[in-house]
Formats: sequence, structure tokens, C-alpha cells
Amino acid sequence: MAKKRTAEERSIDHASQQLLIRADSLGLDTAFARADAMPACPIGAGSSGLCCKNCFMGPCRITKEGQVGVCGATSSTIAARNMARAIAAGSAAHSDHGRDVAFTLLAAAEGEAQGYQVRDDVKLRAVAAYYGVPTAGKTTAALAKEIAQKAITEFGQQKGELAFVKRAPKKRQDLWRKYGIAPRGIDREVVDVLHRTHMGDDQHPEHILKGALRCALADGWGGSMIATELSDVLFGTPSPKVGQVNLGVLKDDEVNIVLHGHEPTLSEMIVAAASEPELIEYAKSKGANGINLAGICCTSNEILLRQGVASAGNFLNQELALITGAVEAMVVDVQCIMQALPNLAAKFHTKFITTSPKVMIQGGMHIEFDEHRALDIARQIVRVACDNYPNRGEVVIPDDAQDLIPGFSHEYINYMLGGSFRASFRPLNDAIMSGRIRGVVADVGCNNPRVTQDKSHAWLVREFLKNDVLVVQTGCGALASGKLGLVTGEAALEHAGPGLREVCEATGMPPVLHMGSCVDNTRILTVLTQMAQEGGLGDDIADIPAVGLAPEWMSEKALAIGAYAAASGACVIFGLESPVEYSDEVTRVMDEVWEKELGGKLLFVSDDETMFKKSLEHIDKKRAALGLPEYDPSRFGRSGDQRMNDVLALPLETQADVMYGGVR
Ligand code: SF4
Ligand code: MSK
Repeated sequence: MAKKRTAEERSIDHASQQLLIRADSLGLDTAFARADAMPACPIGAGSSGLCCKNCFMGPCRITKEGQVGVCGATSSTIAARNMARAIAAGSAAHSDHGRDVAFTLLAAAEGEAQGYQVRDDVKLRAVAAYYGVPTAGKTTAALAKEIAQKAITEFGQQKGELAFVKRAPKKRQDLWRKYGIAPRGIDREVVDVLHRTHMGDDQHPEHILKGALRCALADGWGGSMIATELSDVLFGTPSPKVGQVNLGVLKDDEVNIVLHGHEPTLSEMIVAAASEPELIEYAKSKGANGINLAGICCTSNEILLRQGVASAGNFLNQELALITGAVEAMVVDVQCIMQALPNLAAKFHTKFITTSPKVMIQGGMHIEFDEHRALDIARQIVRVACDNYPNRGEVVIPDDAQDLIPGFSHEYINYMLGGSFRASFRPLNDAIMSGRIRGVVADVGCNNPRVTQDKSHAWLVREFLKNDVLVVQTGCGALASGKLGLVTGEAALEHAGPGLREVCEATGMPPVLHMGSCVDNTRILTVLTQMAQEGGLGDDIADIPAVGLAPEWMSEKALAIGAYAAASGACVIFGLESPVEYSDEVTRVMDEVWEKELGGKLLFVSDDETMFKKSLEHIDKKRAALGLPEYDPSRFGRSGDQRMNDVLALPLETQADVMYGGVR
């Protein structure tokens, strides 16, 4: 049995450590403990892509060089098929989220979705333009209905290309067409991968992975992009807000409702219900001082960005939130919800409530979401939580809650940099061209209990900032940085290199931009596209000095994101063990073949330092290819607040000379 790790070895986060110790003292299991107790695959093949159970002549476990499955499938075919199926599952999950948002928009436009309305008419009209839908003379409701129907149609579309493909740089679109991976319809591409990886179908590793890339593109430039864009239409496009993150956001004297999962639809209604005076009074009638909402995972990111609702943290905080004993109800929708939760909730007074028609967990209470009466359902859930307040036992809430400023949507970055008269990415491109910003890193993705929670995210983000690399984040990675105080304006003074700090001081932006939830990685695609179109950084995403990282990934959705980012031209590096490690051929296809055909690649690197080094090498290689000056931090940093600090360190007389010069 593997060694049991200490709380410090399991998480770098003080709040998590405190609750892990409490879990041990109460004899409670967590994912951290189960990861310690779960032995590695006995044949050493499972996590590395060499176990196939695609038919019932198997399972076939390839453990020796040259061994093949019962059907003759090689290790490369098995590794490619497993990878493709994971990408298809991830794409399906993200995209189905997009479908549900589109159906909610349709119901809202038809006046049948209680509590919902179009909150961003401007974005609705922008999306209409991408769909080629004329807007003149149309009411918001009529246009919203038309757009929702267009989006819904894209899931079942059989031929042609998804509409958002045209948002990519022209050169990129042509590459997709040439390589044969321009996505046709969202569901079609998922089905295509499931079909081609069935026993006896596609058995050519590069060809299997080509299908997987097309499927991933149907997610990134299809389902996920629909989820992001239509969520903005319905709930508002994010802009910066001050929020808080970590388990200390739970309150010891209020009804705590934790919202966990991914979708904004029901959680937005719970936010609305929880602020209704009657329900606040109801909570008080049960002895509480009010109702406190907190998120976990990406539902958290959705309501943090748009409503400023505090976050109780990322993926590995889900069980720890229950261990505080302070949660009256944990309400979940879809994705990243551990099955251990209902049993753990039962050890406390917590009501564990599933809400999605797709997700029911034994031991939980099921209150099914229906967008037609969402507000009533939300009120019912809030009442269940309030009724539970008097049942609380001992409560231990860590004293850790950190301010953060999330909400950097594509639109806001454009506005922030260009100003209100002419929104523009020009200043960002100029900062990269001058070398103030060396490049951009997107550090995204999950926590994984097999490695220390938040440690890789934290180390990498801090190192990149020191080296003048602007960091953009989504998902659990963004919440990890939030917990460490890196998503604030002040973080630039402490952590950013001299050039990046100048840019942050000039614009007021944090050096780490929190751009949203997992589906919102599409915001990064459109930002990169606009940077390519702005001029000076080539004419395609592949030309930009940028890298995508997922150092603590665990989900199939992360692989889908990595694949669509690579197909979009990005160099993508994942941490942990490679799921295709034992196939040199598949590893080569994802690195060399994809780079040759598409300019992007997907690598697996298990140690943070190598990941960091490879990222900087890639950024510097792209800078050199663009003919940009070599990175030289000594040219920057003698302005702004640093200049003022330098001056204040001088003797008083000299300070006066410097500050007032000839005017004195
Ligand atoms: Fe074995 Fe081939 Fe069946 Fe896979 S598809 S389980 S390799 S026989
Ligand atoms: S929630 S997919 S653990 S980022 Fe989006 Fe976090 Fe990964 Fe789930």
C-alpha cells in the first residue's frame, strides 16, 4: 500500500490542510486519502493507454514490447483510441452544457423560462453577426429565439462547418480544411469518434487522432463556445468584480448553500432566490443571520464572475467544504462531482441535492431542474437549506478567505486595453512586441489528488510572472491562484517582472487574468485570434508567443481542451503521467505531426521545472520567428510605482531634486 501523505504533502493550501487534519481526526475519507490508498495499476498499463476494453474478447492488457490485443490491435492503436474516446467524452460534456444553455435561451425568448431574461443585448447582436443573422428591426426576444434555434441546430448539423469556425484566423481555417478536421456538427463529431474507435474500425493512430481533433474543435469552436457566448447573453458578459475565495467564505452564523458543478442556469436562480427578502426572513426564523452562497469548481466561476458570489475553492475543496460542518446544503448540477459526497454529507447535517436530469447520485436528495420553473425550484432548494440550519453540529471554518478580481472576458480585456473610445488589443500586442510582456501562458485545468493540491499551479504561475509572462487562467487553476492572492492588482507589484509590472501599473490589471470556467477557455481562443488579427504578432494563433498548460489535470474535458487548443495552433503542455506514454508513435503524432500540420502540439511533462523551461523556450522561439527583440528585463521597470519606490529611498534633498527638478 502506498504511503499516507501528510496534510502538507496533500495540499499547499492552509485551509485544506486544516480540514484534512480534521478529516483524519474524525476518521473521514477524502479523495486525498483514497488516492494514497489506491494502488497503481498492477500491470502498469492502465494509466498509460495500453489497456483496451473496447470489446469483449478483451480486456487486453499490453505489457510487453510487440504484444498485441486479441484482435491484433497494436499498443499505438490502443493508446490513440483511448485518447480519442477521452477527448470525445470531454467534448460531449462541455458541448451538452452549451446545448442546455441554448435551450434555456430559447425558453426565455419564448417567455416560458421563469426568472430568465436576456441581460446582454449587445452580445446577442454580436453573436447574431457570427451566425450571419440580420438584426435590424428585430426585438430582443425575436432575435434571441432565432439565435437559440441556430445554436441548437448546430448540434445536429450533418454537413458543412460550424458557424464559429469563421471566427478563427483565416490561415487557421484553411489549415483545418486542408488537414480535413473542420468540424461539421457537434454531435456528429462525437459520434464519429465513438464509431471509429469501436472494435474493428479505424486502426491507424494518426487517423484516429485526426478524428479526435475534429471532435475537439467541435467543442472549442462549437459547443463550449456556444456555452460561453449564450451564457453571456443570458446572464451578462463578465467584467471585473471584487470577490473572495477559499473555505473561509463560509459563515458560522448564516445558512451556507454551496453550489457545485458547472452550469450557471440553476445557480443564477439560486442567487436570485437567496436575495429575496422573504427567504432571508425565513432563514432568520430558523435562527440564522442570513443566507450565504458559496461556489465550488466551475459553477463557482460562473457566479463569481457574473454575480461576485464568493468561491469556497476548487475541485479538491468539495469534500473539505462538507468537513467544516457548516454547509446546510450542497447543490450540484453536472461534472466534477465526486460520488463520495452524499456519504460524507450524511456524516454531518448537510443535505446533498442533485438537480440535473442527467445526474442522480445514490444517497442524495434529487430536486430536478426545469428551466420553465427554475425560480420556484431555486426557492424550494433555499428553503430546504434554511430548514436544515437548526440541525448543525460542531463547525470548523478555516480563517482563510482571499480577495480576488476575476471577470476578464474577451470584451473586457479589449475595452480595458483600448479605452472606451476605441476598444483594441493594440496595447497588448505592442507590449509583447517591445518585450515588456515576454509572452502569454494560459494555466488552466483541474486539481488532481495524486499530486499536491495547487502546488504546480502556484509554482508555475509565480515563475511565469517573475519572467514577465502574462498569465490567463480559467477553471480550478484560476481559483488556485485566487487563493494565493495572485488575482489582484497588487500582485503585480510583488510578483511580476519589471516589464509586466509596468503594463499592470499602466492599466490597473492583475498580472493573472481570471477569464472564467472550463467552457470559457473559448475566451482564450478568441483573444488569441484577435491578437493575431491586430497585427505585429503574425497572422495566426500559432505565431503568437503563447503556451497552454494544465499541470494538475484530471478530467476528460481537460484533454478535449488541450486537443482543441493544439488544433488551434497552441503549444499545450499537460502535467502528471502521460496517458500515451508507452506509445512512441502516438506521442510523436501529438508532438511532431500535429506541429507540422497545424503548428500546435500536445505534450505531457511530469515535472514543473521542465514544463516551465519548455514553455519559455517555446515563447522565445516564437518571439525570434516574429523578429521581435530578445527578452531583456533590464530595459524595463524604472517607471511607475517602482520608480517612486526608488525615489523615496533617496536622501530627502535628492528626492526633491528628482521630483521637482528645475521647477523647484
Ligand atoms: Fe482486445 Fe481488440 Fe477487443 Fe481491444 S478491441 S479489447 S484490443 S480484442
Ligand atoms: S471544474 S474540469 S476540476 S478545472 Fe471545471 Fe475544475 Fe477540471 Fe472540473
